[in-house]
Amino acid sequence: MSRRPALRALVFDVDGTLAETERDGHRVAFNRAFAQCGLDWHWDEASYGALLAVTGGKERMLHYWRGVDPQAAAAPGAASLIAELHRRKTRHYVELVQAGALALRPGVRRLLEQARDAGLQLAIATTTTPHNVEALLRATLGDAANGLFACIGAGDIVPRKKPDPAIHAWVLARLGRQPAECLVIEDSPPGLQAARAAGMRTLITRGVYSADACFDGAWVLLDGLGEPARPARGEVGGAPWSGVVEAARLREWFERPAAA
Ligand code: XBP
Ligand code: MG
Repeated sequence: MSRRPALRALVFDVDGTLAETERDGHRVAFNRAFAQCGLDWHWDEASYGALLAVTGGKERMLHYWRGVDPQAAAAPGAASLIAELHRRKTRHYVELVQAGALALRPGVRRLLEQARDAGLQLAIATTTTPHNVEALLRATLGDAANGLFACIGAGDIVPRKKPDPAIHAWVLARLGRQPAECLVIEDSPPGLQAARAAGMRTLITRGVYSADACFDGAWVLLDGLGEPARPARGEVGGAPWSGVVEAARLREWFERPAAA
């Protein structure tokens, strides 16, 4: 039996993982920006799910534009329209968040507090814009967000977004940790791919847009973190499991000796 390195840090994704932000937050903000700029683009709930395969709001809009009007999307000025749309979209998203439109997923606040109290480092690795992360943390956690995360890796801080592992590598370097000491918590296939490529184990909490997605290679695969009144369901090490994901339980699973 060989002992695993100790668990030292939890690295959280944001959209879909800390909160269900996509359908009623980002999507609505994109549509408001499109309307404001006189575009007839509209992303309904179902088509937005498919567009999530492209991470990053600017990248997602350009991908969509190339599909509906490739010539215009390649014309001079296309990049500045994308930038303008994205500025507007970010303003709409932050307004929605500040108005209280989005809540943390069940169990998130509890696990963050337990992990902090257990001495684990907390970090964020997300493709979304830093302003959006700050607004969400402030609106949902208030002053409890102050100093909670040792490091926040977000948006264009790295040149390539998930599924590229650049954001996770950036966070690891900031934390001063090895991949084998950290656990990533994610909700999406590009997030899993990025975390695995960075060499980290990943706990998936499926969300509204990833309820049926393929998560081959996930270390733990659940439908959420669970709360006592509504336990999470899924698989741990390939075996069915149901319960509440506590920091102490994560540590026990993570450090459990592997069979030789
Ligand atoms: C999800 C994303 C983001 C948001 C939009 O990020 O792909 O692009 O949909 O945010 P994650 P921006 O799951 O990594 O948190 O418009 O600010 O890019
Ligand atoms: Mg996500």
